Amino acid sequence: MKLFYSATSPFARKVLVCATEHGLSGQLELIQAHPIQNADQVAAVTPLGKVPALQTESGRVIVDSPLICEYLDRLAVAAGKQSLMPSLLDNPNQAEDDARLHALADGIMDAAYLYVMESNRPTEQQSAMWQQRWTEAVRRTLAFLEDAFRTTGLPAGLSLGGIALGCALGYLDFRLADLGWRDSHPALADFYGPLSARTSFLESAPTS
Ligand SMILES: N[C@@H](CCC(=O)N[C@@H](CS)C(=O)NCC(=O)O)C(=O)O
Repeated sequence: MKLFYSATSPFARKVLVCATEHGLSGQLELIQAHPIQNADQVAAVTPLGKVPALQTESGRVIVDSPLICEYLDRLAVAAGKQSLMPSLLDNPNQAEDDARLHALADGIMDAAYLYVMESNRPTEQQSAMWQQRWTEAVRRTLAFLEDAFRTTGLPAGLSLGGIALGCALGYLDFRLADLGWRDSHPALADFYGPLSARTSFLESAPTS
């Protein structure tokens, strides 16, 4: 399988973490493809021009990191591994909570990534309105998750939603360290500490 990725993309990191946790990283051929600097290369693989994209052994291309992670999860389960996705049949509430956590974490990544890209444009072309909107989305979602974790406790065990949140928080550390998210989100910090020390996270840490 070929994974088209960028070393700074939190969405691609999520896929790399899933692959490592499932023991599948040896089956991935990693192809660095920066969506802006190598736009033509990425567009030739996926019409959206975004990374990550996974080309399977049969040549099919899977786009969107949640779908890629689910695909890897199915491969792992077929090989006898435990799924990273709580079962909808056996544990519907946990499955819904984890899927929501995944979506919220992806939303943090989306807003943070767009904020960073906008901030990289010439100052006179930047939109303060959009930057404020994206910052507020990140802040609100962090506050929402902090409140949820304090109320219900930290999510137990390793899951796709938890991995996504770890990648979102890691991206904030990497690109928006001034946000100082740990200061007002101690429950998220407690959650992230042990997660970020896992081999899968250490090996996939973003590099500029
Ligand atoms: N929903 C997509 C988002 C992927 C995404 O936004 N990737 C960024 C890099 S972090 C990208 O390739 N952006 C290029 C662009 O927006 O043109 C996913 O989960 O895979």
